Amino acid sequence: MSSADTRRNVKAGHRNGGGMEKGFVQKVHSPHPCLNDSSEGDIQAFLIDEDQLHTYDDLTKVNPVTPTTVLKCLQARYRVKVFYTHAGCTLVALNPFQPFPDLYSLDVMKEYHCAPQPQEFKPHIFIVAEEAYRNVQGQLEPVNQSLVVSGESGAGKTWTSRCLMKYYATVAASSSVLKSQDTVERIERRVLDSNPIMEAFGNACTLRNNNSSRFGKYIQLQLDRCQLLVGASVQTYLLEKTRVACQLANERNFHIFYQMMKGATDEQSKEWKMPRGQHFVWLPNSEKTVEEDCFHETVTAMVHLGINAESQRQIFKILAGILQLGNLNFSSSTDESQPCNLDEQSKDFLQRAAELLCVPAEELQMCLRVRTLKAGKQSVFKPCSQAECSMRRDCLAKAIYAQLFEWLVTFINNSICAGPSTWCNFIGVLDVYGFECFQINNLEQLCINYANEKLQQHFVAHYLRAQQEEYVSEGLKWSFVKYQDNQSCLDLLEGSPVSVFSLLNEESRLNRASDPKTFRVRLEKELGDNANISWDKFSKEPHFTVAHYAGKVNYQMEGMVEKNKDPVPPELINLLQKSDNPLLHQIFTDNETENPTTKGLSKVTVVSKFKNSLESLMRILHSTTPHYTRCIKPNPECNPLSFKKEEVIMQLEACGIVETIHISAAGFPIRIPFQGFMQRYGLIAKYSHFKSGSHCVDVEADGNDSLRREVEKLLRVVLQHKAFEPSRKHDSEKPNSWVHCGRTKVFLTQSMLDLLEDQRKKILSQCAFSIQCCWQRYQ
Ligand code: AOV
Ligand code: MG
Repeated sequence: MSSADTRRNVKAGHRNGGGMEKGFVQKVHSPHPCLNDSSEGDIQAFLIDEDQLHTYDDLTKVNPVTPTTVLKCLQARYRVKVFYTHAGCTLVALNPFQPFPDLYSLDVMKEYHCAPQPQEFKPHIFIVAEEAYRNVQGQLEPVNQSLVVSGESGAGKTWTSRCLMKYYATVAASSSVLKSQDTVERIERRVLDSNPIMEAFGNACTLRNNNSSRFGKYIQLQLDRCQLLVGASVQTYLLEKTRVACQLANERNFHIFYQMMKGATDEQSKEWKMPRGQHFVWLPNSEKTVEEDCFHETVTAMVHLGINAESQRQIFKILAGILQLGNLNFSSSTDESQPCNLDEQSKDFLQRAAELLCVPAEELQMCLRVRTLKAGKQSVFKPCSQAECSMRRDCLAKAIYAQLFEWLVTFINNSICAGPSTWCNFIGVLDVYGFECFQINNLEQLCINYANEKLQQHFVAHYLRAQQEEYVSEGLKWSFVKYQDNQSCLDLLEGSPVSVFSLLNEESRLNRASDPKTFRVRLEKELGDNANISWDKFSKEPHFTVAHYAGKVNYQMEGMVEKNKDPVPPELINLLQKSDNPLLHQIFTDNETENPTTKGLSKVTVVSKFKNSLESLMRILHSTTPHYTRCIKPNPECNPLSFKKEEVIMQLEACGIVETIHISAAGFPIRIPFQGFMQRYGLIAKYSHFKSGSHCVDVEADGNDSLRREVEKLLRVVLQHKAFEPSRKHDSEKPNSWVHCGRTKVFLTQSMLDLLEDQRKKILSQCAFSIQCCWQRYQ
C-alpha cells in the first residue's frame, strides 16, 4: 500500500475557526454549464449540509461528487481562509493572493514534520512534503520522489515550489555542513538562494502574473543516507528568450534589467552606461514597481552561491550591453546595394553596446548590417534590409541572454550539487509554466501546452488509468468514470511518422525562406483527418487550432518555422567569440561544439530539443513516486481572497480534478494483498466471539483461491460485528460496499480500514488484559 493511498486518512482537526457566511450561492453573469441552477438539483442532499461545507478536507468525501459540489466546497473553504484541500491523490491549493506567514512558520513546519501521522492534520502543502520525505526512506528500498506542481499562470506554482524547498531546507538541514559555515554558505541557504537568481533572470511581469516564470524548472533535492539535504541540481526548460527583444503591451522584460536600473549605485550606473532617466526601448513599464525588483537580494544570493565580484561585473556589463542594442534604430537605405543606416543616436548606442560587450564597434556594426555568404573559399557580402538588420539585432540579444542564462544554471548546479558519493536519493520539485491560451499564440505556447499535455498524460497514466486497470485485472465490477485520455492530442503533436512537430521540422530544414501558407496547406493535407486539429475557414491568417485536454488553442503560423529554426547568424557568433569580456567569450566558445548555429544550418530545432528534454524529464518522473499539487487561481485579477466560480471551475476541469475525485471517491484507495491482509487481521477471526462457522485461518494456504476464501470469511466476521453496533445518526453508508475481494488483493475504502484497525486494536487490548490477569493469578 503506498502512502499516497493511505493519505485519505483525513480526520482533520479544524483548527482554523472563522464562521461561514450564509447564502453564498452566487449568480454569475455567463454561467458555466456546471454553474446554472438546473445542475444544482442533484445536490439537494448535499446542500442540506451547507453549513458544514468548509469542513470537508477531502473532496472525495463530498457527496455526490460533481463539479458543482466540489466547487461549492472549495469556495466555502476559501471563505474561511482554508486554502488546501485533498482531492484523493492530489492536493488542491487555492491561491489567497495575500501573505499568511503563520500558515508556513517554522513552528508549523515542525508540527507537520514531527507528527506521527501528519495526514491527520488539516490539509497543507507540508503534508505532501512530509509524505514524500518519509517515502524516500521506503519500507523495502528507498524510492525517489517527485512533487509535480501544476496550474495556470499565477496560480501559485513557483510560490508552492519555494515553500517546498524551504520545508526541506529546514527539516532536512544537514548539521554537518554547519561546521563549514565560516567559509562557505550552508548548503541549505545556497539551495534556497538559487531561487532569487533564477527568478531574477527567468521571471518577468506579464498580464497574468507579476512574477511569471518564463522557463520550466525541475530541481532535485539530494538527500544522503541519513535523509539530510546535502545538495541539489536544477534542470531548466525552454526559456522564453524572445522576451529580451520583444515585450507585449503592458508586459515587461526579465526582472534583472529593472533590478539593475533601480538598484545600481552611481558608480555602477556609470559603468553600465545607464544614466538615470535614460529610456530603453527594451525596458517597457519600468515605472511599474513589483516586489521582485530587488537587486540587492539577487546580488546577495549570487555572493552566497560563489559568483565573485568580477564575474558579477562581467554579467551586468553584458546585460547593460543588451539594453543598448535595443535602442538601435535602422533606417532603410535608398540604395539597395548599400547597408541600412544608423541615425546619430543609434550610433552612440552602438558604440556603448560595443564597449559593454567588449567587441570592436566597427565589426558589430558590420555584422548587424551585412550578411556574409560563403561561396566556396570566397566570401560574398550582402547588405541586409531594414527588417533583416532588426532581426539580427534581436537575434544577437536573444542568443547572448539565453547563453548567459544557461551559464548561470550551470554555475548554480556546480555550486549546489553534491558529489555523487554523498547523496543517495532525491526529491524532485517540478515547476513548469501552466497551460497558456492567449489571443495570439505561437511556437512558445505550442511547446508550453505540449509540456502540459505530457504532464497530464503522466498524471492520467499514473493515477487514473493505473487505478482502473487494476480493478479490471483484479476482476472488480465497478462502474468506470470516463476520463479524458489525451493520447490522440499527443499523437497529433509528436507522433510518428507524421505530426505537427515532424512537419514543422521538415519545413525548418528546407533551405529556403518559410512560407506559412504552404506549411498550412501541408498540415491540412497530412493531418486533416485528426479530430484534434481544425482550421477556421474564414480566417485570413495562416493558423491551426489544437483541441488540448485543457481547451482549444489557436496557433498563428506566421514566423513559426523561423522560430523553430532559431538561427543565429554565424558572423555574430564569431564576433562574440572575440569578445574581451571573458565571460562572453567563454559562453560562446564553450558551447561551440554544441551550438549548431556555428555549423551552418541548425539541425536541432527548438521543438526537437524541447521534445528530447521533456522525454528525459518524463523518464525521471516515471522512475519516481509522484505527488501532485494542483494550484488554482481563484480570480484573474490576482485580488486577495476573491473567488470567482467561473474561473475556478474551468481550471478544475482543465486539470482533470473532477475525474480524479470521482475515481478516488467511488473506488477503493487502499489495497492489501491477501497474505499481508491475513497476517495483520487474521487475529480478528481467531479471537472474535462472532465466529462465522468454524474456520481456521491458514495464511500459508495454497493458492489465491483458498486465501481469498479465508479473507472473505474474515470480512464476514468483521461486517457482522459492525451490524450489531448501534447505528450512528447520519451513517448512510453501507459497510458491505466498503470492501471488495479481487483476485490477489483486498480493496478497501478508508472506512473499512478504520473498522478493521478498530477491531484489531480491541482484540489486542483484550489479549493484553487476559495475559495480565493470568500473570497476576500465577503470582
Ligand atoms: P505561477 O508560478 O503559478 O505562475 P506564482 O507562484 O508566481 O504563480 O504565484 C503568483 C503570486 O500569487 C505570487 O507572486 C504570490 O504573490 C501569490 N501567491 C501564490 N501562492 C500563494 C500563497 N500560498 N500564499 C500567498 N500568496 C501566494 V507562471 O510562473 O505565471 O505559470 O509562468
Ligand atoms: Mg511560476
